[in-house]
Amino acid sequence: MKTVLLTGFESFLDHSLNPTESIVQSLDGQQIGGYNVVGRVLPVTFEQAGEELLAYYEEHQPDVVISLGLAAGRHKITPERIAINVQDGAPDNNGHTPVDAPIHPEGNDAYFSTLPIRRMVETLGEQGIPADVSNTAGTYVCNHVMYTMLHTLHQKGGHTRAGFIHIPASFELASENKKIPGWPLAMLQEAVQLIIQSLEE
Ligand code: PCA
Repeated sequence: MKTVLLTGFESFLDHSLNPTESIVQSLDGQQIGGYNVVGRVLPVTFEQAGEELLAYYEEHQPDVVISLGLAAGRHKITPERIAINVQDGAPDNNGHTPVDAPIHPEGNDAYFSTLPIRRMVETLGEQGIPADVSNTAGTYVCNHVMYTMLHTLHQKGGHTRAGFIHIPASFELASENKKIPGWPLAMLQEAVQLIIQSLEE
């Protein structure tokens, strides 16, 4: 059986919760579509998130790494196409606010996801779940972890595929904010299960 390392994030900024945290916790240990799921939660800090992800990668030697993050305000499940070598944005959970800084000064400008992002979007669409490829993961901690994983795999070689999926807010989160769309948590989780199943096709 193959292994998929599935990561989510703790809450950040003014969000009281992060739906990716409960999704990875409930899928941890499950078998989905020929994969054992190792679900782990990362801190929303530029300093630790990438390091913790790489430590989980070393520990579990997964065949696939799928990282999840909340994109509050998005209306669809959005597999990210590309991670860029920039960190910038709002304060992280350490209060750290990088400005226009590279993630790896010697790294490539960008790396493409090596997940089957088009197939994932099609699989979700067939099940009536709105999804689209996104062409920007932003410059905050989500882009940071996507870039860090792809940069490391690029340097190591090998066959592990990796990438990032942003998901909309859960209904619970949206009801606090009132300006962002919210999905039932069960549907967000089903979408992640379908994404893992689509790896096998
Ligand atoms: N979303 C943020 C970081 C953590 C998360 O869930 C982002 O899009 O960068």
